[in-house]
Amino acid sequence: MSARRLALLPLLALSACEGGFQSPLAPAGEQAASIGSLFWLMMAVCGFMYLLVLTGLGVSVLRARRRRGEVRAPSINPGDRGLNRGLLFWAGLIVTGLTVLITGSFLVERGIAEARARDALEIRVTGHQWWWRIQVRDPATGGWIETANELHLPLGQTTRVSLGSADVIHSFWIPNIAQKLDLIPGRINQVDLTPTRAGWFRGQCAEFCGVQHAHMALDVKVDTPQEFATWLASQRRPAAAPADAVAARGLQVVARGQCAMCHAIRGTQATGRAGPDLTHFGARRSVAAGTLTMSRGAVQGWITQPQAVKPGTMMPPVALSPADADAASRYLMDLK
Ligand code: HEC
Ligand SMILES: [Cu+2]
Repeated sequence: MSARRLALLPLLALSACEGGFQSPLAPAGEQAASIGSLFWLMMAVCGFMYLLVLTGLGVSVLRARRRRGEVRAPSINPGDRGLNRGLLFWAGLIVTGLTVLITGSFLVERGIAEARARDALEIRVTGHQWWWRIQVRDPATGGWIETANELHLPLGQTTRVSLGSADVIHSFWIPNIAQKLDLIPGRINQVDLTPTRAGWFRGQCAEFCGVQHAHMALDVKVDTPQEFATWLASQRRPAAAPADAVAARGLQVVARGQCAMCHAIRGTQATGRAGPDLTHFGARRSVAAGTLTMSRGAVQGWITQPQAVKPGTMMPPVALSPADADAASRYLMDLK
């Protein structure tokens, strides 16, 4: 690392605390806040110890310099044989410090692991190479609403997320909101998320899971309760009917062709399960798990050459005529 980069590190750390980007030091959730307080407690205790040791070292070096040349006679004071005060001081300090750290970490870990709200919103997140299947339990009907790659959470309310995997081990981490937890095949892990600040956050897979692991991001939006209700209402609906002839052709391409073997669009003939649900794809912020920013060009690029955008992705290239690709991207963008 160059010296200039190194000099920038403290600035980087500062801006992370400011909440400029994905950072556990800028908490926007109760769980992240309590982990953050544990971090600062450890920092304070260890920082204090560190300063104390350095001071002790400095003092003894200075003293030794002053005494240079002095010849010290061995002590004949019988009192020296008794309790060593210095040793007692250090032992006491270390035990106290460790007790504070152990108690703090026990309390924080128990706090975030404890299931709190009994009426928590339920969400299932399944890790796939390299995208996220998301299912939200509809509080109105008790049914599950499926979407992908974009997680909406209501502000100030606890959401219980059940984590599973369809293939290999992944790890679910939204640093600003809560702790990291693995998604393990054949097992369900649960994490509670209680966001305290509205806005967009970035989550990601935090366990190497194959070539496109780095392109397995999760857009997280913390909604106010009204926004969340609106979002849920729109997700509950089946896909919008095509608005014009181009979009109608797009629907033909997507729901009748190969795409339908892997993708579901509720309200059409497409009911595939191998890839992300596309019912409200056009309302998402990005394409292919945070790989591209949502735009017509990005969608068209993705559906014609997924392997060029995300080499190794489980979506194969499907031969489409330019007109079909254009119509399909138009239709998909309209799925708000
Ligand atoms: C063999 C299964 C398969 C076929 C066929 C397929 N896809 Fe996909 N598709 C996937 C998978 C898997 C992903 C997730 C890829 C990733 O993010 O790594 C995906 C992702 C997508 C996405 C991005 C979704 C999101 O949430 O960002 C779109 C849009 C899409 N496919 C459209 C299409 C269209 C249109 C066709 C037909 C021309 C098609 N797919 C054919 C499996 C398939
Ligand atoms: Cu991963």
